[in-house]
Amino acid sequence: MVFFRSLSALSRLRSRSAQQSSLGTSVRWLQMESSSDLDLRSQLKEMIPEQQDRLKKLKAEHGKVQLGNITTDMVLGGMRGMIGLLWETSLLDPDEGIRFRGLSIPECQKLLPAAKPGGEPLPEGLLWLLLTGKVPNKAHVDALSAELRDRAQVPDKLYKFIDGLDVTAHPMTQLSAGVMFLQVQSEFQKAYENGIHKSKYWETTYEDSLNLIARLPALAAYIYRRIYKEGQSIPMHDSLDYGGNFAHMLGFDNPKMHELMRLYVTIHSDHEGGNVSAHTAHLVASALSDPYLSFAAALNGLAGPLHGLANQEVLLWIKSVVDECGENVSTEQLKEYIWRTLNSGKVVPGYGHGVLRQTDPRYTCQREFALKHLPDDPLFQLVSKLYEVVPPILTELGKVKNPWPNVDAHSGVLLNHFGLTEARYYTVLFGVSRSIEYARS
Ligand code: NMX
Ligand code: MLT
Repeated sequence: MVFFRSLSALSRLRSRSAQQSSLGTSVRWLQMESSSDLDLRSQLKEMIPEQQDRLKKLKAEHGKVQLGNITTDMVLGGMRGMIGLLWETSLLDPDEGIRFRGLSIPECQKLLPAAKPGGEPLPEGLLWLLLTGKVPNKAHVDALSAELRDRAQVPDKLYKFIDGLDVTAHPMTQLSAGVMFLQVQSEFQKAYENGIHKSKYWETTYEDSLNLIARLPALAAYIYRRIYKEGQSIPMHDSLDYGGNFAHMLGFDNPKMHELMRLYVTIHSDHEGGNVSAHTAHLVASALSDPYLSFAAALNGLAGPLHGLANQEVLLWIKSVVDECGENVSTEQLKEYIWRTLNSGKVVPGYGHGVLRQTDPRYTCQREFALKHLPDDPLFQLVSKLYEVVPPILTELGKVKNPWPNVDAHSGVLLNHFGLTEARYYTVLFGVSRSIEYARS
C-alpha cells in the first residue's frame, strides 16, 4: 500500500536478496493504549508522512549507490539473486528462512497475541505487525478482529456470480473471478476518477485492502461449500477472530482446526517480494491498479503448480503413494516411487525453493503442530519419512539447489487430518492468507 506506491519503478524488478537491513526493518513494541491507538488507520495516519519523507530522503541521499552486479545467469534465471524491489514487511534469508519485520516464526508465536494464552498467533496481529512494524497487544488485535468482521459483508450478487461459473472450475479460478467481481467496490478507483491528490492514495488503498482481507473468507468459504458441500453455506460468526471465523464458515468447529487456521494464515501471509505472486501484485499495483486488480493478478500467479498450487500437488502425490504402496510404505518402496516420479519428468512437490537453502521454518512449525496435535496420524508419519528419504535423492540428482522441504510439503496433511480433505481447494487457503500482504500492494 502506502510504502510502495512511490516506488513503482523499483517494483518492476525482482528481489531475491537478503540485504534489507539498511532500510530499517526493526520492530518496536506498542506502549500506547488510548482508544485511537487501537485503530490501525489512526496509527498509519501518523506514520505515513514520516515514511514518505524517509523514502524521499533515501532516494535523494543514496539514489546513486550501486547495489550489485548483474550477470547473464541472473537474467536467465528470472532476476535470480538481484536486488530489485524494496520490501520492508519481511526478509527471506536462504538459511534461516522468513522474518516478519525482523521476527522469526517462533518469535511471532511467542510475541503475537493468541486467542487463548499459549495458543497460535492471530493473523490480525501479523497484519498489524506488517503494516506498522510494531508488535500489537491483545486489545489492538481484538479491535482489528472486530473491524474486519464489520467490513466482511459481501453483496448477494457475488454469490450469484460465482454460481454462474462452472462448478468444476478450479477453486482458484473461482476465487480470482470473485475478487474481480468485488472490484466494483474499489474506493481507490472512485477516488482516482474524482482526481484525488497522490499524497492521499494510501487512504483509499487502505480501505480497499482491509475490505478485501475482510471479505475474502466469506467468498472462499462459499466456493468451498458450493463445490464440496452441496452449496450449504454457513454465515459468519459474530464474535470469532479472522482465522477461527474462516474455519467456521468452511464448516470446521474443532478448536484445534481453528488454531491450525490461525497458524496457517499467519505463516502463509508474506514471503518477501521475489516470489511470483508478490512480484505480480506489486508490478500490477505500480500502474496504480487498485488492490482488487493487483490481488487478483497475484492469485493467478499463485495458482501455478510450481508456486502455491504445490500444496494441492503434495497431498495428491502423497495419496497416490498410499494408493499404490499403502500407509506403511517401506523406505525402499518410497525411494522407488520418488525415482519413478523424477524419471517421468515430474518434480517432487513440496521440495526445493528459489531462495531457501535449508528446511523452511514454515515446514518446521507445522511439524511441531503435528507432533503436538496429531502425532499418530498415518499421513503425518509418511510426511516425516519423506523428510528422511527425499533430500538425499534430490541431492543425488546433482542439479537441485535446495533438496529440503518447503511450506507446502506439510500443510495438506494437517488440513486432511481435521477433515479438510479436498486437496484441489488448498491453494485458496494460501491465497486468502496472502491477502494480508498482497492486498496492500
Ligand atoms: N523435484 C525435482 N526436480 C527439482 C525439484 C524438485 N522438488 N526442485 C528443483 N528441481 C530441479 C529443477 O526443475 C531444475 O531442473 P532443470 O535444470 O532440469 O530445469 C533444477 O532442479 C534446478 O532448479 P533449482 O534452481 O534448484 O530450483 P528453481 O529455483 O528453479 O525452482 C522450485 C524452485 C520451487 C520451482 C523447484 O524447487 C520446484 O519445482 N519444486 C517443486 C514444486 C514446489 O514445491 N513448489 C512450491 C514452492 C513454494 N511455494 O509455495 O511457492
Ligand atoms: C512463497 O511462500 O511465496 C513461496 O515459498 C515461494 C517463494 O518464496 O519463492
